[in-house]
Parts: sequence; structure tokens; C-alpha cells
Amino acid sequence: MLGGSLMMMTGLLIVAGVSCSLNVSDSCQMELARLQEQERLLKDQLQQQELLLHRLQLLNQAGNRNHAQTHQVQDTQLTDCSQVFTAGFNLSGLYRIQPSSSPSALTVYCDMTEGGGWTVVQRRLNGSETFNRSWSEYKDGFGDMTAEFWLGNEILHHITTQGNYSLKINLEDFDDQQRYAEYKNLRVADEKDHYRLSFGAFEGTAGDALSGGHLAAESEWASHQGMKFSTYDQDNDNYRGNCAQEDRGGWWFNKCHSAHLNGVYYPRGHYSSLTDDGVVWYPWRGWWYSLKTTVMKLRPTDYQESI
Ligand SMILES: *[C@@H]1O[C@H](CO)[C@@H](O)[C@H](O)[C@H]1NC(C)=O
Ligand SMILES: *[C@@H]1O[C@H](CO)[C@@H](O)[C@H](O)[C@H]1NC(C)=O
Ligand SMILES: *[C@@H]1O[C@H](CO)[C@@H](O)[C@H](O)[C@H]1NC(C)=O
Ligand SMILES: *[C@@H]1O[C@H](CO)[C@@H](O)[C@H](O)[C@H]1NC(C)=O
Ligand SMILES: *[C@@H]1O[C@H](CO)[C@@H](O)[C@H](O)[C@H]1NC(C)=O
Ligand SMILES: [Ca+2]
Repeated sequence: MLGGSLMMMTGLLIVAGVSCSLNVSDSCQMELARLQEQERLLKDQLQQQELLLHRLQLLNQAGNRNHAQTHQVQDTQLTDCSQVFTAGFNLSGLYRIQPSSSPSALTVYCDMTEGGGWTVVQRRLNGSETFNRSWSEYKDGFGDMTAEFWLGNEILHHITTQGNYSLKINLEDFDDQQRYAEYKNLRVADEKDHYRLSFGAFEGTAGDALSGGHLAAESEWASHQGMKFSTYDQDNDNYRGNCAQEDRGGWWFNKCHSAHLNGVYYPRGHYSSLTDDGVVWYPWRGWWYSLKTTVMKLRPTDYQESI
């Protein structure tokens, strides 16, 4: 009902605006100011009611373990999880967002830990999903957002072209050691450009695998900077063969990789195979160790952590 009166108010404002421009009298200007003030008040009320609704929804779900339900009631104009966090939602879980260039809203998993506001792009944790998937599956995303999944290249493109985004990668091995890698200004191009990857400065404890490990000679063939995305059915890599087919997962392959977080899940870490097709972050555990847990997540680079 508040929404309805807000719309009516906006209609009145437009009418008032038109007649004022025809007759610039004081009384008319005063009426306009009064209406604007009323509009502002109604907007405030509307926003507060929405927040209240959201809070009630959260409370309702507090004892509910089923995270498959979204926490949010409706898509407002939240374009990523940092805005969801700023709007007052500090519980990790599923929320609706709509990046500014995205044609429709979608559900994403928001990680509200580590300062909050992270839109999760990928997760591996137990090998329940296969990551040997087609171009169209990587484009649209697959898996279960509360477990293993790939968010989707199309939405990755829409999120990262909204501004400067940082990608944080959390890694864990089977000895429960944890490392991270963070890249500033990460961008994923559109499908016409094969979802090409670019990124800025590295920071972290896991080593800079996306730039090709730490040896300059390696980065020529192992760097993922500027690489197009490849899948078994769309070979855009720099290798005479097909990296995605050999390494059984879609990724920004070069010739082929020094990081491949969409590789085959080996449940014991060390593995042997014809090729380095595990869940690999080369500078940390090398090509022949497949990680236990990975999370890739995005947040605006200039995000200010509160508290
Ligand atoms: C402008 O409005 C005033 C008072 O509202 C009225 O007296 C005046 O005739 C109007 N002028 C025109 C040009 O419509
Ligand atoms: C989350 O928000 C609620 C109310 O909005 C607040 O009471 C609580 O302290 C917050 N929790 C954290 C960890 O910030
Ligand atoms: C993997 O983890 C998810 C989420 O915890 C769980 O639902 C699923 O059953 C697990 N699958 C396997 C194969 O362990
Ligand atoms: C990957 O998936 C494709 C299509 O389902 C299949 O043809 C291929 O054999 C799979 N590759 C491996 C190594 O599992
Ligand atoms: C992103 O940040 C870089 C440097 O940190 C800056 O040069 C660039 O202009 C920024 N781009 C946008 C779109 O804000
Ligand atoms: Ca090739």
C-alpha cells in the first residue's frame, strides 16, 4: 500500500512539475516543495518497512537449517552482495541481486564473513559435483550454491564490469592448512570475447598462481592473465591440444595452467594421473596435489569494512 501511495505521489510531482514550469508562482513552488517532502518521507517509510520485512524473514529462518531458501523478500536494486551487506543483512546465505547490466535478477550465495559483502563465484568441498562441463553449463552456472558450484561466466561478466572488483580465493588442503590469494581489479569479458580474464595486483599467502607461479619463464605458458575461457567443447587455449578436455574442467587455460580450481576432485590430496588435472594451485602445493576446499568470491575493491 505504501508503494501505491509513493507511485501516486510521484505522479502528482510530475503534474506539479509541469504546471510549475508553465506558471512560476510562489504558491506553486511551495506546493511542489511540500509534495517533495512528502515523497521523501514516504520513501523513508517504505525503506524502513522493507528492512523490517527482511529482518522478520531472517528471524523466521533463524532456527531453519535449510539454507536453500533465500533470505531476502524481494529484489530491490542490490547489484552484489556488498550492497546486500550494507542494506543490513549480515548472515551468509542466498540472496537476490541484479547486477546493473544484467537482464534479470538472480540468486547468489553471499559470504558475510571476512568483513562481509562477498559474492561467491565458486566452491569445492567434497567432490559432489562434476566440473567437466560444457561451454553453456559454465556460461549459465551449475551445482548447488550451498555446496559445490560455479556461478556462471555470464553473471561473472555482469558483476565485474560494474566497477573495480577484487577476487579473493580461500584454499585449504587436507592437513587443514589455509592460504588465500587476492587479486585487485578482476574482470571477465563478455561471451564474444570468450569471457577473457584480466586482473591486477596480487596479495596473499598462497602464491600468485594466476600470474603463472613465481618463475618468469613459466608465466609465458602458465599465466592466466588475458586468457580466454575454455571448456571441452570450446578450445580457446594456447595449447595445440585441448586443456579443458585433458584437465577435465573449464578454466582460463593458457598452455595449460598453474592454477586450475575447476579440476578433478581427488579426495586425498596427493594424486597421480596422466596430466595435472586435480584442483591445483601450483605455487602452494604443486601440480600433483589436489586441494580439499576452494572458495572464489568477489567484492568491490574499494569496499570499506565496517567495525
Ligand atoms: C499564475 O498563477 C497565479 C496564482 O496561482 C494566477 O493568479 C495567474 O493568473 C497565473 N498566471 C498564468 C499565466 O497562468
Ligand atoms: C547482525 O545484525 C544484527 C541486527 O541487524 C545484529 O544484532 C548483530 O549483532 C549483527 N551481527 C554481526 C556479526 O554483525
Ligand atoms: C558434499 O557436501 C554437501 C554440503 O555439505 C552435502 O550436501 C553433500 O551430501 C556432500 N556430498 C558428498 C558426496 O559428500
Ligand atoms: C567430460 O564430459 C564429456 C561430456 O559429457 C565427456 O564426453 C568426456 O568423456 C568427459 N571427460 C572426462 C575425462 O570425464
Ligand atoms: C580501478 O582501479 C584502478 C587502480 O586501482 C584505476 O586505475 C581504474 O581507473 C579503476 N577503474 C574503475 C572503473 O574505477
Ligand atoms: Ca588448444
